[in-house]
Amino acid sequence: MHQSPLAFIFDLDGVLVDTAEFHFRAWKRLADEEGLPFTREDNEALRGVSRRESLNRLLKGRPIDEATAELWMARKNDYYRSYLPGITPHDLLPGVASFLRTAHDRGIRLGVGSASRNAGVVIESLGVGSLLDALGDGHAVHNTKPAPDLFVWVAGRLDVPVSRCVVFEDAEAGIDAARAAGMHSVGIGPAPRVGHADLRCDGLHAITVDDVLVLFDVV
Ligand code: B16
Ligand code: MG
Repeated sequence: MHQSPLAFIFDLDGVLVDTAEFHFRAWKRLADEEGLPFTREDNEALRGVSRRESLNRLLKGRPIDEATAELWMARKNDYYRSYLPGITPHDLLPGVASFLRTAHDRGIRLGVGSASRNAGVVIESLGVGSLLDALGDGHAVHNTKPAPDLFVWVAGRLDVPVSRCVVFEDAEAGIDAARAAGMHSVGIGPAPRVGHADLRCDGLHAITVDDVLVLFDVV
């Protein structure tokens, strides 16, 4: 019987590249300028969540009007984007290049599902755009992770049923989103954060494409 194709859908920040440090520096600069306390530990809570939700968490309940919120987000984004020209293919996290190449050569459809509105720029700088069949970024859908919408959107672009998709995610909200979408999930990072994924590892260097295909019982 003919089987549907398979898809791997990758989160960007924390899975393919570590842009979290740049997000941290950009938020920290804004926070320092505005006299808001903000530490590296605080930054962990921003992992994988949208720009707006990141600001809410940074504010810790401090009220600001909507116009100020927009200005602050734009300023943070300007600071963040000033770091992006420095990104090159050398910034791919360990194991990423060979994992993507192997999956691509096996005929698996590859997509990215990132909350970032800057995902396209980062992917081009990393030099992996030609391996990807679909890019879902922070512009693609309204409801952000943990809602399933972004991953479902990418699966639609890849023309693969959700039950034949595996999501690779480093954020708790991202694993929640994959599960809500009815997809398989690989959690990258510590168990308290991503232990609810079907498979957990420390990075794409630590697993093989075949390890993941076991989830589909197709090896
Ligand atoms: P931007 P991911 C996420 O990327 C980041 O992890 C998160 O820290 C950031 O706030 C979010 O993108 C939005 O990014 O401000 O560039 O639109 O992990 O979903 O690839
Ligand atoms: Mg992430």
